[in-house]
Amino acid sequence: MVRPPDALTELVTGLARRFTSPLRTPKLTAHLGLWLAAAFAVCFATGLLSHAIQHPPGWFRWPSRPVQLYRVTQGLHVATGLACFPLLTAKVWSVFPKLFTWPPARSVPHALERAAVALLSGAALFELVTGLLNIAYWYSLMPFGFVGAHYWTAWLLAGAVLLHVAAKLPVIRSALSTGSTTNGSTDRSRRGVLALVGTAAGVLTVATVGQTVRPLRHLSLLAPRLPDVGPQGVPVNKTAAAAGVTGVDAGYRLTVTGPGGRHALSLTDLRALPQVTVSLPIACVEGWSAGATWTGVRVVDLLRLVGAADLDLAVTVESLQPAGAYRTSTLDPGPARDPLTLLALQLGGEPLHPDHGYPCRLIAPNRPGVLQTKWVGALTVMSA
Ligand SMILES: Nc1nc2c(c(=O)[nH]1)N[C@H]1C(S)=C(S)[C@@H](COP(=O)(O)O)O[C@H]1N2
Ligand SMILES: [Mo]
Repeated sequence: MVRPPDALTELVTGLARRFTSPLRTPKLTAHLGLWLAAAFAVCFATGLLSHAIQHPPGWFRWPSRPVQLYRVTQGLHVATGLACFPLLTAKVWSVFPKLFTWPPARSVPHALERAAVALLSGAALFELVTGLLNIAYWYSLMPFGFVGAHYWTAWLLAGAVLLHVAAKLPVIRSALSTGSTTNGSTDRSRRGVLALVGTAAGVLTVATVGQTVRPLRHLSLLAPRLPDVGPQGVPVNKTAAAAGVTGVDAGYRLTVTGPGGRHALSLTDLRALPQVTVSLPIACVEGWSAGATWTGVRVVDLLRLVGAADLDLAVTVESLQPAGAYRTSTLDPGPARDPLTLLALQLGGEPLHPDHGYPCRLIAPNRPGVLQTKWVGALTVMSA
């Protein structure tokens, strides 16, 4: 075996000694690890769910009830993801001197184990940073597709976490099974560190959850969008100008196409159909959400015009927006016929603001904001 030069060994072990603190115990690391694993598991599961709703595999059906479910799962995704930040920092701190162990790898399994830790830390940091950049709309800092990168790195991270836990299982077990030490002050200080980290995670959550929970909006220092700031008291992600939707005039027609034929409806025609008022949230993938009152025509009533009200067929919703990832969305057969699924003409009792989708927009229960298509120009019943 090649021995590292003595001077280097001394430098590294000297560095490690500098960072020793009696607060660093295997038990503290194990507790932080448990919290981190819980937060990560919730974040990963809710993330996979959100991805499946937006890019559904053939077998996947997302129901339209409970109405608020996506709002909750996506709120949890963003909140647990942010909570991982202080937890991860504290966990790295708790094992910091080990980063300087020398030689860096004692054996092949040890080298693999350390590689998994490096992968894990890198992937976790990548997820945090890209998540935050997405919330802040700094796409220019992400020269790659956010969705694919964030999604696939999450799988990589999950794999590295599993490897890491498997490798550390004996250490975790023994750290957690040691009862209170004879030295009560170690227990007290461990609880102190955990309380500090818990507080940091709590503060982060409170500083962002106001983007969803209106009573906490004034504490929402870190959230770029507030639930009641925007035209008609509702935030906007993409304005009509940014989407290139301009010049909607009296010539506007909504095209509804189905097995029973094609209808072209003017705004006057739409207003003459039965109007329904519902209370439904916009719940954006970025974690903000806002409840609002919408009035318009039930999609199922429009499907009836083309003989598709009782058919088990999905519906494509197409925007007047000329291009862009969110110009169309698909309504599954069930949700398309939900009595709460509307083509809304009004928000809060007034005609839709152009930025909210004038002349009409989709609003459906338990649906991610990205799929609440604005400036709708056509509904097309898909063939079986
Ligand atoms: N045509 C179209 N509809 C769209 C979008 C879009 O970019 N184009 N953005 C979506 C996103 S990401 C969200 S969160 C909601 C926001 O609706 P709001 O701007 O009325 O609050 O609209 C959705 N509808
Ligand atoms: Mo969104």
